[in-house]
Amino acid sequence: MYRLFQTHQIRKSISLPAFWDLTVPDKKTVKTPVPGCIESIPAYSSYKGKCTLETTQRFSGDLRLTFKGVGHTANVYLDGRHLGSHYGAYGEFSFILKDQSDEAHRISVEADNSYTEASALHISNDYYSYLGITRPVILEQLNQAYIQWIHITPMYVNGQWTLGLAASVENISGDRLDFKLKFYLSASDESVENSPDVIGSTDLPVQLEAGEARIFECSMTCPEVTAYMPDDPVMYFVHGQLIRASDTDASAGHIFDDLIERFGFREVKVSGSRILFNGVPIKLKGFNRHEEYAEFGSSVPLPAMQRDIMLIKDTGANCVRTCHYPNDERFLDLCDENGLFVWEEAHARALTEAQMRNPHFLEQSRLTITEMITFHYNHPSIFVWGLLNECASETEYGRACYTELIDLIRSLDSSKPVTFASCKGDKDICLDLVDIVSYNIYPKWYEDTPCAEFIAGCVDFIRTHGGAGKPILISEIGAGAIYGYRTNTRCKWSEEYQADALSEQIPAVLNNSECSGVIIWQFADCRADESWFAKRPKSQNNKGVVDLYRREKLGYEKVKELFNKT
Ligand code: ADA
Repeated sequence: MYRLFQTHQIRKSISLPAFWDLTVPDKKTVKTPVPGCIESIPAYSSYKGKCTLETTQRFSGDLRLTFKGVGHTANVYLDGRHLGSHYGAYGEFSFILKDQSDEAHRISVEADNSYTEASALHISNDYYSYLGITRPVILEQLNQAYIQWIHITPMYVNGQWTLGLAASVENISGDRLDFKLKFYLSASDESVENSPDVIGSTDLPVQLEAGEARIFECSMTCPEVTAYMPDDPVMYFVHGQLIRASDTDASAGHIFDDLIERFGFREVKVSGSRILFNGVPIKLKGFNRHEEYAEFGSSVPLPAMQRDIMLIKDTGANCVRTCHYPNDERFLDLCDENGLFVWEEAHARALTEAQMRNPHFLEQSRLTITEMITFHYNHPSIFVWGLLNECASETEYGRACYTELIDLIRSLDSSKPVTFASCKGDKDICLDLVDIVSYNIYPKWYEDTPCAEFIAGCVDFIRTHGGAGKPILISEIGAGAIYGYRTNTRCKWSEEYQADALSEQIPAVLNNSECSGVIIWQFADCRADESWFAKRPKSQNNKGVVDLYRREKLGYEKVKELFNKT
């Protein structure tokens, strides 16, 4: 079971070896764990370039091979035959393997984390682009057709919950298929057969021509259910099933594929300057969190994810921003189960107009957005989709890109608001494009202006330049501190300085009635590229309130004091 709940009762998966053969050019082949980052091997801690990861597994018939994340560009081969390639470390991609002979097959992945013109989003930056198969690989046995994804849209109308249901189904057989697509609403991920947990169902007859993939939609009126709320994160399951009418007994039918998705009965709306979560205005107190953990890099072990969630909740925070890319869905599962509000964002950080004019930028941006929404749509914790952190929203060209990509987000999911984090102060020309206006500001670190005055200046500009009547978030604010650097001078880079800065920054935001919340930069220190222009101490972004190993700085307790005061 890959997720934190069962995603199949019918479809079977085949486990793959835990260790694969790693070959770096001109180096000896070694065994390495998958998932994992190559940088976890001391000899490769700063390696930039290509590597090959290979394994052998016996299987036969029709299968789907899914990669949850490969950093950052992958070319995949089966028995030496090129299956295809994928760009972007933070998006899921799959291959259908047809008519495989019953023998041991060789899966090879050539991964590349170098920075070249071909990579518009992974560039030398204030976070690290790791190399390898950094998220899990899933191999599943298929049978003629399969459900690729199910999207569940809860709607509360006239005191009644209904679900909008959409499922993408692909016919991988060589024949036209007639079957039934059935949806069960259940309180559990256990089998729905004769289950007391089932509280609703609907179905629709479908036909698919050979090789055809199509999205099927319907709705379901729901009985009395419990709404998903942060302090009571009750979730339900939709079981999708493909049922072929049986040759003899049509009522029986043969289930030949299934997919189980988890969700919560919640709606997110923007109403004037407030963000409403099931009709309740929310005030966010959160952290920006890079997906990284010390020497494990971006391949964060599940216990470490859980520890982060516990530390974040311990401070009284209610929100996490997945800066600056889509996260591992197991972390999102944990956020769902803990009732945290999640701002998930597509991959991009601080691209200039020139960098946005990279010929691959728009195509790669469309891909990260489409993958993020396609595969993370149902998480009840996600309250907003973000994109293009601190990109060129002060330029006309940048505006054209923001416009196109925000339209794409809305075409894929019209049920959630959209935002981007701006650092352009009184130069931003894109604030009218979003539902929530978000600013990254650093009074007490990059500027010495008193916080309250600085925030008031931002609000004045926002209200008169496209953000009138919209919720405002301070999506980044904080200060640096070197873990262990303690001094009664309380000078910059000391833990004392960071705690002092947060003491002014956090109340200035939370006490400003125009702001819907504060998201501190950042939860934990993270690795920056050694080649990045703004040489940071230890080649790390040191603004975490804990360090790479989650050792708490003075700032951690200060945040806990302040978050629990308001
Ligand atoms: C920006 C950026 C963050 C980080 C931060 C900082 O706001 O969005 O990724 O680089 O600055 O630490 O200066």
